[in-house]
Amino acid sequence: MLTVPLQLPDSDIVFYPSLLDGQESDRFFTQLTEAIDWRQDWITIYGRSMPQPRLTAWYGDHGKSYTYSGITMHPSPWTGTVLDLKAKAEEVSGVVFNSVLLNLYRDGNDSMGWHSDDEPELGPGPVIGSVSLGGTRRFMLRHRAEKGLKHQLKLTSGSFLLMQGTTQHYWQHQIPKTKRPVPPRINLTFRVINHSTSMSLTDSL
Ligand SMILES: O=C(O)CCC(=O)C(=O)O
Ligand SMILES: [Mn+2]
Repeated sequence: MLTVPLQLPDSDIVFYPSLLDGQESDRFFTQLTEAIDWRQDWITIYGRSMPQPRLTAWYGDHGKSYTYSGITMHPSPWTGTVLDLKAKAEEVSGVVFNSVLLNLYRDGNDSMGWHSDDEPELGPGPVIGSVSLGGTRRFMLRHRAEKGLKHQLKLTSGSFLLMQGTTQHYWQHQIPKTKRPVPPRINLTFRVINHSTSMSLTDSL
């Protein structure tokens, strides 16, 4: 499979343009649109509550809850379609994932702001395997300390982006809004959650 390492300092990022072919991508997109329990969550930013500019869902192994931006998501049990994509992501990356955040960007007004995926439950070197389906969107990266260091790439349908090592420590990423008309896009970020250091009562129930 074609692999494109992004040669950015303080990072370990590899882009795979064609994890899936066009037909597979279309099939997965349609299946996920229908089978996923998409929800509109609200986030709290600077003390103000607002709807997230996208729909989301969280699937994973039992007990692998995830907290970010003031929301705790409890995983829905895996579905066949998501497991099929997980197997493909695992095959190319050699990583065993135990959870996934799904994002549905309905149009160019949906977005995800600058952030790093560095929550404690992701461990010191988070591994993020990101599958894109549907409309192409721009993925931007910026270094947290070296302000001039930036990069961007187009996440096309069927592509896979693997980020690991120190990437989340040194870099932020975003999917900006766009005024251009874009078809809906589904993104799945497969993750490895480890609660061993912060087992809570609800995790053990
Ligand atoms: O939609 C994307 O490609 C990025 C999603 C993302 O950064 C995330 O879910 O943390
Ligand atoms: Mn992210």
